Amino acid sequence: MKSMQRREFVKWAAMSSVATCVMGQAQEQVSVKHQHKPLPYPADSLAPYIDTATMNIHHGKHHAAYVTKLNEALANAPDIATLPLDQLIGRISTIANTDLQSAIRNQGGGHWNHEFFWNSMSPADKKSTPSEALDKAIQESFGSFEAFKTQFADAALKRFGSGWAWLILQNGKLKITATANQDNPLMKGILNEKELGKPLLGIDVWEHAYYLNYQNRRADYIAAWWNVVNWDVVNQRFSQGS
Ligand code: MN3
Repeated sequence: MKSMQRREFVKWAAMSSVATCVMGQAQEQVSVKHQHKPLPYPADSLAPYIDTATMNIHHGKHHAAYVTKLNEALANAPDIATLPLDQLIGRISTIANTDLQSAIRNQGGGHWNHEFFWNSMSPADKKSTPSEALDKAIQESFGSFEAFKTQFADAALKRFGSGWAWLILQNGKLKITATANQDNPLMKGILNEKELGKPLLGIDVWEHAYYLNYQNRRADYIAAWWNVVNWDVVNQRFSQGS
């Protein structure tokens, strides 16, 4: 339904006695929604490293809000509303409407980053390790696995305010970056070229990710988080290349 037609329709529906029912159907017809998927594991399975309340609020409230607001922003942008999320993220810089651009950067980025984050972790009792190939690449890029962890944690710790730290694949090389707010390494034309690449691993260092359990101790949260990294998934992302 075109926007002019829809406005007229909504006006008519609001005046009519069947408004609720008809508008419900109309909204279903025009909407193309991004989905807020359930967590890929029980919310309590990352404890004690990430507590159940944090997981429930983080996924059920914060992440859900990004999805809702993204869908709201896209309701008036039918030309890009059907794009898969990664494609939408990749073309943010081409969106002329600055309000829409900002909504997709923040809410779309928030949705993408959180889905990526949940999938980058696994239950505390499921242990995994970097593959031989990834381990070799980590040693080549950072000297050792321990040195990589130190540099990654350092980037996460030094990210001032809210943001993310990332391990990315950039022109076939591993690199550590950090982004502000809900920006991510896929945001061409928004971030500096040096920060772009294929994300392999990312940590959310917004306070909402750790404050309930760790309060101001971001370093403790980062140190604990290594225990729930799903290396099987990271290995797979790495093996698929850029
Ligand atoms: Mn978050």
